[in-house]
This record gives sequence, structure tokens and C-alpha cells, in this order.
Amino acid sequence: MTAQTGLKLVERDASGVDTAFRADVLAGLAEPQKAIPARWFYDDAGSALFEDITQLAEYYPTRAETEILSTRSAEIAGLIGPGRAVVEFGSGSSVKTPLLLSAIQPSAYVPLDIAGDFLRASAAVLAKKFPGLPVCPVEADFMRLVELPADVAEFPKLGFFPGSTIGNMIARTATDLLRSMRATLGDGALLLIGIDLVKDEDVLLAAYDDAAGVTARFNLNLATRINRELEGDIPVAKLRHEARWNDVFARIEMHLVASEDIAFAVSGTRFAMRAGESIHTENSQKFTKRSSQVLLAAGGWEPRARWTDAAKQFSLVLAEAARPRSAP
Ligand code: AVJ
Repeated sequence: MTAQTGLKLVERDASGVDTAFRADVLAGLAEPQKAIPARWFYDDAGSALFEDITQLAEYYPTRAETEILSTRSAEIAGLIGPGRAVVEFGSGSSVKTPLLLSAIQPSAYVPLDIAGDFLRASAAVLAKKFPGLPVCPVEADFMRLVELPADVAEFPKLGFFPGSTIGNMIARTATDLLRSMRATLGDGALLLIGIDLVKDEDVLLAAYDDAAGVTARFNLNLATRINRELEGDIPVAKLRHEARWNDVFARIEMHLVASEDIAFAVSGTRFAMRAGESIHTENSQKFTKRSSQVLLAAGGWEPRARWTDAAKQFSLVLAEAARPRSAP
């Protein structure tokens, strides 16, 4: 693997279009089951809507994970020990990062994010909260191997990947990500990762289809974004939000379902959808204790400790970088 260095992360063509966004949308809409990667939810409006989702009564993951971090911080800190450089995958704008940093006496904080402006703004807020802690933001696509700043080369690393964002990836992609985290963080590294749990189907469906319709707006905002940024004319009013439980894969799926036959263009390419046909916009994988351990092992991480909230809705796992081995 070659590490990325100072590359331009968002490529725009002459008319200012994000070329990766356009490529993903055009390819995804041409598939038999239309599908668009969930990462494109997060424009400014989508990021604000996600913040609103985390406040919803039905959306338990944020509250549950925050509960674990605040009630178990002494135990977590005892296992992690002082002096690690904390490398956060996706820069923390949440309350979770300060909870971790104030518990463990880190040597440095390295937030990694693809959104440079957002990254620098939230890094500045954190640096202010923790005077004396070196904060070294790195603009990078964390799905790939990242070269960490030379300032933190000598420190042992703690990767931090909260929110169960790992659940947005299918198993193959999640394994690739865990392996590249292992390569980025090096021997002796620890990883503290949030993993959402399989639970009652009604609870899961409500968390992804709330009564106030915030998640519906979050999902539909993707179509609005396509129309605005990619010269689209998708009839957004003829799409409706749907959350489905896929029991074979143990995941919540979000879809945008056409309520009647529709036709539209995106960047000059024509598409059609029959009534009832959908665009698959997100997977949110749910795990059991065992399935999370299998995934971590496949990605080169050995679970060392695991905590859940009092209602056992969500888990936080501390894992250690596995040493290469060829025998059982
Ligand atoms: C940010 C990926 C953890 O899957 O629960 C929330 C995103 N989508 N509601 C999740 C999301 C719909 C969220 N993650």
C-alpha cells in the first residue's frame, strides 16, 4: 500500500462539479437495483439533519454510546493507559471525543476527515478545550492508508471510530477499512470502535423512520443535492423514504421509493423508475457480540474488552492490533 500525501481530495471539473459524486451517482443509477453510497448524504444540509437525528427520541445509538463513554471512562482509561496519540477516523464534532480525551491523558489528537473545512473548524474547537494537547488534523480519505504526521510517529496509537459508522459498509469494505486502519496505526495500536447491536425490529425501524420525519428529510436531501449539484430534475415529491430490515444480512436499509412511474435526468443522462422501484441509499449493519468479533478478527484486530449501555442497545469494543501469524 502506498500512503496518500497531500493529494487534492475533492476533484472538481471546470463547471465546479464534484467528479467523484457524479461518477458514483451515474454508475449507481444505472444498476438494476439503483444504489448511491451513503457518504454523499453529508453536504451542509445533510450534516445538519444528521445532527438533528442524533437528538431524536427514537435514535438511540448516539445516547447509548455517550452513556458508555461517560459511565465507563475510568475502566476504559485504565486499559488504554496514558500517552497514546488518538487518531479519530472522521473528525469528531460530537461530545464523544472530549469525553474520551479527558479520560485518557493522550499525547496528541489526530482527527482524519475528507471534509477539510469542517475538519479544521472542529480541530480548532477541540484545541481550545484541551490547551497543551497537540492537535494535528489530517485531510485524508480514511478508507485508504494514511501517512500520520511525523510529530506523532513515536507515540503508541489509539484509533477511535465511534458511531457504528463501520455498519455503513458491507463486510468486504468494512474488512478493507479495518485492515487499512491496522496499517495506518501500526504495531501495538489499540482501536476503540462503536458497534451497534441487533435488537427488536420495531426499535430499529423506528430509529430509521422517526415520527417527526427527520430521517425522511435526511434521505430525501440526497435527491435534492443531486438536483442542485448535478443538474438533475428528479421529482423529489414523488419519492418517499423507506427503512427496511434485511434479516439475511442483519441490516437496516434506507431506500427512496418511487410512488409512481417517473423519468428524470442527471448530468444529461436519462433514467426511469417504475412505481415501487427504489434507490438504495444506505445500509446500517447491526451486530451480535460474535459477529462483531469475527469482523474485527478479519480486519486484523483482537478484541480485548467490550462494554454496552445499561439497555444493551449498543457496544463499544477495545481491540488490539493483531500480530501477523500463519498458525492457529
Ligand atoms: C452515522 C452511519 C452511524 O447508520 O445510524 C442515521 C447514519 N442514517 N440515520 C447510522 C444514519 C440514518 C448513522 N451513522
